[in-house]
Amino acid sequence: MRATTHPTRRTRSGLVALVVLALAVTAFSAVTAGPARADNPVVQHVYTADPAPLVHSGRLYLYTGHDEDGSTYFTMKEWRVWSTTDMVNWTDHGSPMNVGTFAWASKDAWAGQAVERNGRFYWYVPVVNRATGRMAIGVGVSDSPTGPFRDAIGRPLAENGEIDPSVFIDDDGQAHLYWGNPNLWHARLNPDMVSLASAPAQIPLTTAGYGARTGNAQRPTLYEEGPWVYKRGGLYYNVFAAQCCSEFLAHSTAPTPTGPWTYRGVVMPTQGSSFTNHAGVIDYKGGSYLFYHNGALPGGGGYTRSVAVERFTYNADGTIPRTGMSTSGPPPADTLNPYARQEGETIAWGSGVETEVSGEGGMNLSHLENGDHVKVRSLAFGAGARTFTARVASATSGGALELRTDGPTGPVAGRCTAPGTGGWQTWTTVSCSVSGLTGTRDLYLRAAGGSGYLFNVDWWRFTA
Ligand code: FUB
Repeated sequence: MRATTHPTRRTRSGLVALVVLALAVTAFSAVTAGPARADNPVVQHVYTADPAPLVHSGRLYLYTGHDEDGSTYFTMKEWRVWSTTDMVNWTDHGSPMNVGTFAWASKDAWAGQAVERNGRFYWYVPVVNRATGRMAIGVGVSDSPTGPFRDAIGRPLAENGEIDPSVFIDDDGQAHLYWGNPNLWHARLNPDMVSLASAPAQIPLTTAGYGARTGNAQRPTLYEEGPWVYKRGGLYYNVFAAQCCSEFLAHSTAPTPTGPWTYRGVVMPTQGSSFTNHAGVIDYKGGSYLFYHNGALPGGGGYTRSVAVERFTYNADGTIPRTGMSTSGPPPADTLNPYARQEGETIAWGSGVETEVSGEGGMNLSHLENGDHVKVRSLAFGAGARTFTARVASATSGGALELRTDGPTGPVAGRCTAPGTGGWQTWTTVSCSVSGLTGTRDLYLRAAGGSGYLFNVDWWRFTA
């Protein structure tokens, strides 16, 4: 249940309004036809950082950190999970793991990665060990990619004061753990994924392997932090944050998981008003994607970052091309089925909205005021939708849930009354007829009504 006022609401409303304006000016003035299109950063209602994608059962899950509003350091208390089936609409799964998950940890929910093995999901993260004051690697485990996660072993998996674990499982079944800043460490994991099969060893940081940095005798190579190690086409890749500060993204490749590494160049140049960057690279539905973070949202910067994504194509020799940050993001990799239940918190772009834990499971769209809306992209209506149904709740007198095309103030395709239900988690199902929704198109779900919060949305679907 939420309080009658929300601590971040004013900030966030202003933030989203500002980002829409800023992006409209900077990015869309060149667009001559069609609706404004901004899908980067991928999340607009909270700051996110340190992306780690994972594909499981046809869905792409994105594990991130969460920069607190107004943060002036890497003040990070929890991690968040998001997912998509099309690379443009992202479902908010909330926060299934936080510093408190690890009873021995005191702070700093920094950059991690989740992997799946035998139906279990292992999330490797750096946190401060309260007893030693040093950064250590913890591992959370869950039977679901969206958690909740619990501490797998009740103590650090490894501890040497260094950060940013990355894990991959090789074709022979051997799992490898990499981490480090200022060094680059490697250890093999046992099949249980929660114990080390080899003592941590440093991967030699040579200029041939990791490029040359100038002006820092302590750190002669470009390697800074944030390794993202994976195998593709028989080649091992390490995409990492290079040089400091500001960082850029670079990559090295090797014929084995431990080297010898060869520096292969810049993946993403320094850009985007965050002095850190962090890579997550993955293939999904025929495309290759580079996740990263920047300070693109209003109020954004080095400690208030946002995860974004670009599509790229590997060079013929297997190296990764240089890719710049964009506000448009990748094109849809698939359509969304409007005739299946879709979550209110599945969002391509949100303006003024927030999310919260739903009493009916998962999350719900919340704090909707007059004019607040979400864009949902590439809905495959086919021959046409006839009715719209939504699960709504309101502790006030409610409002109208409008369905608009072409833009948030575009033509109205339908309008459902969302009545007062006596509570923000007291849910009812409403339906209304719709018209003109054929083919594949974007849709805007917009709240309309008086002042104050109007209603929440848990899920919606159309009937043909
Ligand atoms: O998010 C906190 C730290 O900033 C991460 O661990 C680093 O990779 C950098 O992104």
